[in-house]
Amino acid sequence: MQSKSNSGQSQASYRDLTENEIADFARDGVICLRGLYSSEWVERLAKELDTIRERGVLGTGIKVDGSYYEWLQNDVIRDFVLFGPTAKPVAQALSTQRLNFFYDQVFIKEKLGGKGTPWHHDHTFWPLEGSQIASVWTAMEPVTASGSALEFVAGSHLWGKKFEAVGVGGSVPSNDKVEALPDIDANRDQYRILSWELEPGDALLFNAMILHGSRPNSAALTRRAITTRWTGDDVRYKPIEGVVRELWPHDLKGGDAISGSLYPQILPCLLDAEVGQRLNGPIAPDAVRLEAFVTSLKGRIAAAM
Ligand SMILES: O=C(O)CCC(=O)C(=O)O
Repeated sequence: MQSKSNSGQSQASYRDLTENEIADFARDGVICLRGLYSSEWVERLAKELDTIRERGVLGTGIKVDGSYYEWLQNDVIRDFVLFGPTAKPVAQALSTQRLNFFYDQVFIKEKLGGKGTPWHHDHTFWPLEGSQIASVWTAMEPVTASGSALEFVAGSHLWGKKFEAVGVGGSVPSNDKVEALPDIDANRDQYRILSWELEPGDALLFNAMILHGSRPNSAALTRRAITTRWTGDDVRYKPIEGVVRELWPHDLKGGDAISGSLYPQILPCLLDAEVGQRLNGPIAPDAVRLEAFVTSLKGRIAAAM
């Protein structure tokens, strides 16, 4: 089961999702895909995540426990996104014909004390509107409850609520009216909380509206994870006022379908017009935007100290 892209390369295959998995995803907002990634993928990615961890966010030397949009500069992550086995199960879960790649994000939780991730849902962080949006998270080592396993509030993607975008670095603006997050930890017995212990190669596929987070890493193993984020047919660009989020320029305006070299179509096939440049080599971020990003990040770090 391989689909040829215009660029002549193929997406790796994974088994089709079962009807039960698709129904679980619709009801709970999250499913666990055991063995989605081969040991070869895990080995290749683990090496790159170590390098990213050393080089800091976007290679700036600033260590903030992760990075993002690495696929634009890192060839292993590029190939993982464009040719790996993630896109097909995501398209099946979202029931979409067209699937675009949104971005990748790396999360490093240092052993014996890496900070947890506050409860949040992803949608309100992003310049998007639409319902067919999902992420796939995988870690390079076995993940245990004490080792910062992800937790999800089952069904919270169906609550019809948009919550304040609160990440590890605090609250950020959204493109929508948002409300305060419920105190999930104080009322854990009122929610159906799902979590999985994982082996390398296992992955969690989850809806952009589901509340999720992770507790601090108290295990003796650093947890290196990568999430890839995907959009389907009904998703449109919706800028967040006053926020320049992307460090790479693009032509999308409010209401546009997701497309272009920053957010390329992956299924039904890659398009040379969108991925040709990236297949020819890394694409550096815009220097002015990168400088502004670094200045603002340093400011936030100083303010938090
Ligand atoms: O790895 C984590 O702790 C957070 C991951 C997450 O929130 C995400 O991938 O959306």
